[in-house]
Amino acid sequence: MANDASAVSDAPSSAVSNSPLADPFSPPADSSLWRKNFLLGAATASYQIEGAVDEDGRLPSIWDTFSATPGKVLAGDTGAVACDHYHRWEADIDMLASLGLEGYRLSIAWPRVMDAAGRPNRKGLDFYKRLLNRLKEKGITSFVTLYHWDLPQHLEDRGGWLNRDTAYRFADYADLMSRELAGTVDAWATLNEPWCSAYLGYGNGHHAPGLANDRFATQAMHHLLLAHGLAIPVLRGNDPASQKGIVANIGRGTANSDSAADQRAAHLFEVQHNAWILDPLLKGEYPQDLFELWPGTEPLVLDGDMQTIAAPLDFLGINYYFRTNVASDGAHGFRDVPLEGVERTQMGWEVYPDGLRDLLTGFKKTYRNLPPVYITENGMASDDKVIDGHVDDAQRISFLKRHLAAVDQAIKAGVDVRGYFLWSLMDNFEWAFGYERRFGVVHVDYSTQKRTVKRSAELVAKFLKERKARV
Ligand code: IFM
Repeated sequence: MANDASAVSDAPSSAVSNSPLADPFSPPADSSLWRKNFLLGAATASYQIEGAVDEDGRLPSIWDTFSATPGKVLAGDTGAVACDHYHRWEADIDMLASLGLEGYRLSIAWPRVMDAAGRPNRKGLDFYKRLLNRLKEKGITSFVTLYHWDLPQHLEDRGGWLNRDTAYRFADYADLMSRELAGTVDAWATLNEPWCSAYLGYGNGHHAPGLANDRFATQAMHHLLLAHGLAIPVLRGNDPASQKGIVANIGRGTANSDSAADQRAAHLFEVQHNAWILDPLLKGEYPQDLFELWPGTEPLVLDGDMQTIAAPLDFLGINYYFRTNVASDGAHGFRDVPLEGVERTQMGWEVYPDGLRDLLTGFKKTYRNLPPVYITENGMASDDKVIDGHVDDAQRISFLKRHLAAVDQAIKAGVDVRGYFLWSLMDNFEWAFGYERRFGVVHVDYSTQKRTVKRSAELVAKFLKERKARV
């Protein structure tokens, strides 16, 4: 384990430098990114950065249990200390502000703020109150996600997302949070990436709680979406001035050949990755093709559920990372066919910015009621090293520039994209891959907790400074 909570914290090592190097990031003059109302921020999530898992009454989450299970997380890493953000939050917010980032997307740890009987945990709540108040003081727009995968373990012990009751417990949690935090949150997202919670958590076991059954995945998804739908009116009632939405991770599937079978395979890939979530939210129905792909997995849906799930949204958060090239599996599904000779990240994910543009423009055609979109996550992992106090993350700089250009193309094609959050503000616990994969625009040395601003963050900051200075 590369963590040491007792190590002394250092301030970020770098202010924004005036490097004489040519700027490989700055968007072209006609880019929509120069619009001052295009929000540019960074994102994190509770379990990935906070640490302090036993402090101030926080209860165990499914990720504490999962990461403590041998073989589940690379190198046996856990979120016990992570970036120690629970103790270093003030310096981290100062760092965010010093970079000129205008938005911060964070998540709340459900097991930190509510006890098993549903009563508030004041100490946990105070942590988020202090943090959100500080963001307000700094003029940083806050996007708060209620559920970024750290389900209280006591709810998993009662069936987790396979138990319909969890959706109602989530609505209680949303009620408590929006009563307590009303006025400090600019935008609420109910769930982060229900695809990951349902499929990776219950469908293939790669994530907590580690179950592997397609039927479980579809039922878990239904309860997650129901939880979302139940929470939306609660959030509206308690905190009317804020925006309400949800965050979906979307995937581009391309066909390995022009054959009808491979084209169908690519369609099915996107059905299970995108339509499985977006159709219920925006059309009030599940895509029937899903059950061709996974026969016999129709979830139990009660009367009224689909109307609840399709509650109108103020925004849709989109997380995009890569594409998957697929071919027919010869039966009713698809198989991955990784392309040779393409650019990949430390995760092995293909760098494919066009996928983001194509998905966004496609959604605009498919969903007539597509709400305003925020890119709530985009970024890449690289094996970044601090050399002489600097991190030159050239691939990330190029990645960000190309993906922001794809967003601009989507905007010019008529998609209402209002902002973009870098994933992530800092290196953090990358779930089943532990601390090896570095997604941050700020480097974290886990043995000292020293933060070092990477070159990518310096360039984003430089751009934001220039944009601000424009008349
Ligand atoms: O780190 C994750 C994040 O928690 C959710 N979206 C994808 C990121 C990179 O895998």
